[in-house]
Formats: sequence, C-alpha cells, structure tokens
Amino acid sequence: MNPAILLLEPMMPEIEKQLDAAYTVYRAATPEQLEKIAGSIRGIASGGGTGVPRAVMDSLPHLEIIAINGIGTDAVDLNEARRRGIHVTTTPGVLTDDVADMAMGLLLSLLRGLPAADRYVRDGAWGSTPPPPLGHRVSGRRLGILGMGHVGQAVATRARAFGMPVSYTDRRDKGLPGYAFVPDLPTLAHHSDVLVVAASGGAESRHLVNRQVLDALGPDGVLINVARGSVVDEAALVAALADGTLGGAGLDVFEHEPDVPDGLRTSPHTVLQSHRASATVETRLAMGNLVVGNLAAHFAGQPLLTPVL
Ligand code: 8YV
Repeated sequence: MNPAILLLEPMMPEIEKQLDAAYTVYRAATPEQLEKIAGSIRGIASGGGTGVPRAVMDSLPHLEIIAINGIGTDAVDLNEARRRGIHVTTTPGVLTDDVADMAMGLLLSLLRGLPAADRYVRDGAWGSTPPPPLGHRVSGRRLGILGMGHVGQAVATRARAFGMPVSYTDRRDKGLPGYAFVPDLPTLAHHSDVLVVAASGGAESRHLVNRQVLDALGPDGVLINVARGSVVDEAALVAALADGTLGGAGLDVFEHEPDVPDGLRTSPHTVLQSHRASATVETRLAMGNLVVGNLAAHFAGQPLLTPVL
C-alpha cells in the first residue's frame, strides 16, 4: 500500500501528479477529516510560508517526514520535529535567483513608479491628464541588505550591475569582497537609500526592522521585503509610510498573510505582491521535484536530498 501523506498547500499539477502516483494524498483536511486519517499519515508536503501548524503535527502520531516546498522553516517547530525524530527537508538553491529578481523588480517598480504609469496608460489618461510624478534614479542609490545568505548575495550581484553600492548586515562579517559589512542594522539603514530584507524568518529575526530602523532609512528611503513579513514590524511600517518618515515599501511578504493592512494596500508609496518571489514555472518545478525526491528517498530508506533535520 502506498504511504499516506498530507498536502497542506497546492503544488504544480505535474508535481501533484507524481505525488498521487506514489502516495495516498490527503488534501486540505478539516480537523474532523484529519482526525479520521491521522493515524495513517507518514509524511507532509507544505509551503515555506504555510509550514505545519503545531496542532497538526501533534495530531499525527506516525509522522516521519515534513518536506517543505521552499527554503523557510520558520513555520515548522524544528525543536519538536527534532525531539520526535521527524525529518525536515527544504528546497535550497533552486529559488535563489528568482527571489533576488523579485527584490530587484520591486525596487525598480517602486523607484520608477511603474504601477502608476501602467495605470495611467491603461486608463487612457495619457494625453488628457498630467503624467504621474517623476521617479527616482536607481543607479548610484545605496543598497543595504539585511541577511547576506544566498538570496542576499544574489541581490547584491544584481544591484552591483545596476551601479548601486552595496553594504550588508548579518550575524557576522562574511568577508565578501566589494560589499561593506556593517555590524548593526540601524547604522546600515542610516547609510542606505534602499534596504532589502533577505533574512530568514523566526523568533531571532522577529521585528528586526522596527520603527528605529525605518526612521534611520528616512523619508527618501525605501524598504524591500522578499523574506518573511515577521522580520518587519508591520504596524510601524504602516505608520512610517502614513506620516512620510519612510519613502516607500516594496513587499512580497506580510506579517499575517493573506491579510494585508489597509494602510499598505491604499498607500501610493507601496508596490505589493502576494508572496510570489519563487513563483515561476521553472523554479516551482525544480522545487516540486526536490519535494518529490526527498519524499521518495525517505520512503525508500535512502539519504535525503536536501535535509534540514
Ligand atoms: C514559497 C517561501 O513561495 O521558500 C520559501 O520559504 O516561502 C517561498 O519560496 C513557498 O514556499 C511556496 O509556498
């Protein structure tokens, strides 16, 4: 009999087809349905943002593996997984470039005012009403990066090609040639025109970008977040945009997805995406194949491809 797995977030049809062929796949179970199947579930596939609610984990006595279709493990209780001997896998490497591209896309959209000018043309306003305000030059603008892991470094490479001087902060100086290390975030923000958040989510990074950091970025500064909403104090961000102490924000992620505060949705100084930084056909296929490969390796008793635990 095929092992039973729980799919907590939809994946590409090609990927789900492979899962259906190898497993008994349960989707979107209500608590009542979950209760009936709980004893049989041996694996979970889920997204990075969705993770696995602790209550779901607790209700599955025979859970052996959690395969995350993403790189974030902040929505999985890793300590509990370790305690129970549950394996956890992610999809490192394959989404780095797309996430960095999204950071640059948000940055360009925001500084050049692309959404407003797009609306201007679409609405037939061109020629009859004054054009949208001028944008701002990207080249020469100082970029600060919070979290200089794979994604942070891929953002830095792109920013350099756009003629932006790059500095970063992280837990330690990574000794990266050409990029200045700044030990603390408020100082980095003070010396940056654009701050890109590329740090992992979780308790350690929660609200690192607070009012003090936003104030340091200043009225001409912009914040870009392609990491996790939890890294930014969203209430402070809404307030800073409303009172003009921060110039703008380009956001792919939010504190309480899919809820986005009105202050962000209605602001003329934001560009918003629905957690789509890795959402390309190529990357989602590569991610999905890693999920399939990790589950297959586990149930075949072979080494996991990309284990976290
Ligand atoms: C995905 C993510 O959008 O990598 C992550 O941790 O959050 C994103 O790449 C997500 O995992 C798919 O739901």
